[in-house]
Amino acid sequence: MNYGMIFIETLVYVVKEGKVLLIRKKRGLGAGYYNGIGGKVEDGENVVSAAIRECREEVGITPRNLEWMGLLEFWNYEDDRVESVHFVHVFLARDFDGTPRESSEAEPIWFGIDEIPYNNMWEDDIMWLPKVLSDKRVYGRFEFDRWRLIKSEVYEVIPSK
Ligand code: 6OG
Repeated sequence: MNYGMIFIETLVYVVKEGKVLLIRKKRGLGAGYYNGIGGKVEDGENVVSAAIRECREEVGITPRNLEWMGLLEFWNYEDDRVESVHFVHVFLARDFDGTPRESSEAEPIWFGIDEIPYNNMWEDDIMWLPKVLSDKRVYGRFEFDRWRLIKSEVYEVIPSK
């Protein structure tokens, strides 16, 4: 099958002292929503360096160690002219350098793990983010009809021996 647009993206959740750092996105995809920190992997860049770069650009911090927590696939959303799929690599960071600051793209806000504003987040988040925050790796596949989520599958990844 020939697919119109394939995007490789990153999402980083910084977790410290029982809180998670989210951003309120000011522009782009999902503006107004709270999300992890991330964006598109650029040409010639690997996924981990893209995840670190996005943390620096969006909120001015450098995660110290990224743990890969899973892969999410978002099929067919956002664009009705071409078929698109977004492959999003999810990471956890338990420590970082720098102090979170606002940028033109994002406002950083700490939330208690039990106070995550799922009502103001992408509707798929509640299906997989609680697992990631309780240290489980996930694979998720979500199908959209433009902006409407029409099918979702979420699996926990069983650790291999
Ligand atoms: P820019 O294209 O603005 O980066 N992203 C999603 N995140 C969640 N939690 N749920 C979704 O469900 C998402 N779709 C995309 C990936 C887009 C950022 O938004 C994330 C990227 O970090 C549909 O550069």
